[in-house]
Amino acid sequence: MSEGHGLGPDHVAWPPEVAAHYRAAGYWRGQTFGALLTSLTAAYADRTAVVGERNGTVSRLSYAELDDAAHRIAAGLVDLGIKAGDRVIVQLPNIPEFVSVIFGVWRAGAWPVFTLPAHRHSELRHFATQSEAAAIITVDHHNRHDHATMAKAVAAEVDSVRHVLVVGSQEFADLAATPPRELPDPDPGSVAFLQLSGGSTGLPKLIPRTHDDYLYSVRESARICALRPESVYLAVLPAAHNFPLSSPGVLGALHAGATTVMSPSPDAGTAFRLIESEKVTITGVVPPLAAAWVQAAAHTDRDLSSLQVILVGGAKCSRELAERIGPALGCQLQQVFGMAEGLVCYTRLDDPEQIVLSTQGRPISPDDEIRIVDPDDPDASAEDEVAPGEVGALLTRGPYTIRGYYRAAEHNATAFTPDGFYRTGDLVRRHPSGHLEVVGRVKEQINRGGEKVAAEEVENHLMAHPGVLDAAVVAVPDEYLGERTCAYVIPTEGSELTGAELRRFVRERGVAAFKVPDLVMVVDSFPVTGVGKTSKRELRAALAALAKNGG
Ligand code: OOB
Repeated sequence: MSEGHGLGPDHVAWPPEVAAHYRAAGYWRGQTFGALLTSLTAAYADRTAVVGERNGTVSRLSYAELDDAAHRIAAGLVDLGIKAGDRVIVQLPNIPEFVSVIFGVWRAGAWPVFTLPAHRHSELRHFATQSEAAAIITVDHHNRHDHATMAKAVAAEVDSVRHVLVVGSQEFADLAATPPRELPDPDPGSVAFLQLSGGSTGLPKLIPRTHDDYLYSVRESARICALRPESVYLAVLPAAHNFPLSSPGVLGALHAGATTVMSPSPDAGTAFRLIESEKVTITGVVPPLAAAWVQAAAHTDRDLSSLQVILVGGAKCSRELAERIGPALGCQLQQVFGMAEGLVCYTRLDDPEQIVLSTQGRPISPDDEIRIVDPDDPDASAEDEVAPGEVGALLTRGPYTIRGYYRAAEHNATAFTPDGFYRTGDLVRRHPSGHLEVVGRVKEQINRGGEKVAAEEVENHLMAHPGVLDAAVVAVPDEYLGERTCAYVIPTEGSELTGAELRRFVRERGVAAFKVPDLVMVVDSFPVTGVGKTSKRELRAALAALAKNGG
């Protein structure tokens, strides 16, 4: 742990000489998100920044209106007692207020803690506890879930949470009407927000991203994806996730002076309607969604001709799917392989077709350091590189990759090498061109169509059931999602467990629906490795054999 460099004691800072290099190289430019919005407003005042709908009402915010809304929300938050450096949980769906709220929190000097609308009580409580959040900003209902009641329940349990602000309520409208005033601009080298990790351990970790480091990735993403003021970006995935937020996402679009359209739903019907009506030029989706859109495009009446680029990432896009996307949607495919911890790789718009179809891109920055190391050694260091072209575990370090999770010293000791490389847990191969191909992973995570499930987190929920002696969660290949979760459980003596009951049990513990096991297998014992640990490799192999036999 290291203090100084504006990061404070809860974070691991970049070493001073490395930080100095990132500044000298022009990556870190000393600008905050609040200051960025001010300069964008000076350049693009009357252009449309955000389009979206809430409760069926469509709104369009110009840059000047967004700027004003963010100033008012910031002043309102400060008047409520939100101080610089306070954490504010943001749980909002894709509504226009998502953007004004996060810039409002930034201008108040506070840190958004991003959560997904799918997160439920136990997760929200964990984020609130872990970050000692001062407030939760949410909506009343979304997808038939009562978010306001959930947030209030968390506030009642977590002492630090003093305010629950519900977008759409009179109270929020009053706050958002606070007269704007200039507030002190935070240190650009300090933490701007906490992002969620997909995680592979018990509880999701929080990722501290600074204004300087994140804005570098946003600026370069906008350039690599050729965003211009005339571009229109459609946000279809939940906007708080790193991919739709910044790859190039909502923030990349703003950075370019472009328009962001917030799609209330990712389904092809809604997205195609918005592509036609708003003349969307670029969007980003996970592979299962790309596959669904490819199918839907075959019989749509919508005019999709404005669409120029579709980014696909978050999970591996198969070669077969990659080949179909461009022709079906009449646009260019751009693959993106990124992570909330930092590193983002893109195929470039002028890359040869073979590269675009068969790799997940190359890093944003010349200073993204890539090491592909011995996959069988969890402690492999950056020196343990495999031969060129071989598959290995990906380590990375660079100007927008964190050096440690927030308040997680113990976990950081294994998640990073002593010299600061992040162990991504991904298995990759590097092509001679520098492009990476993701071929698998070593981390205990299930990638459920881009939604990440930490095996251990689900195992812990299962083990809380009195009838469960042991649990092991593994990925099972799935035609549509790529992977689904399968929970193997050993019952305690005499207990009669059913899959349905265990699924209900996990759901009722208040977790996101995507973490509830898709499949439950009740067994007498687990296969073990030579050292007596549960062999997940064998469990996966058993599932694969079962699938092959049509079981
Ligand atoms: C994105 O971020 P996270 O933090 O939800 O998940 C990161 C992990 C990666 O470590 C990798 O395991 C997987 O998601 N992943 C991919 C992939 N893109 C991400 N695996 C295979 N192929 C890809 N194209 O998922 C994320 C963040 C920014 C941009 C795009 C995705």
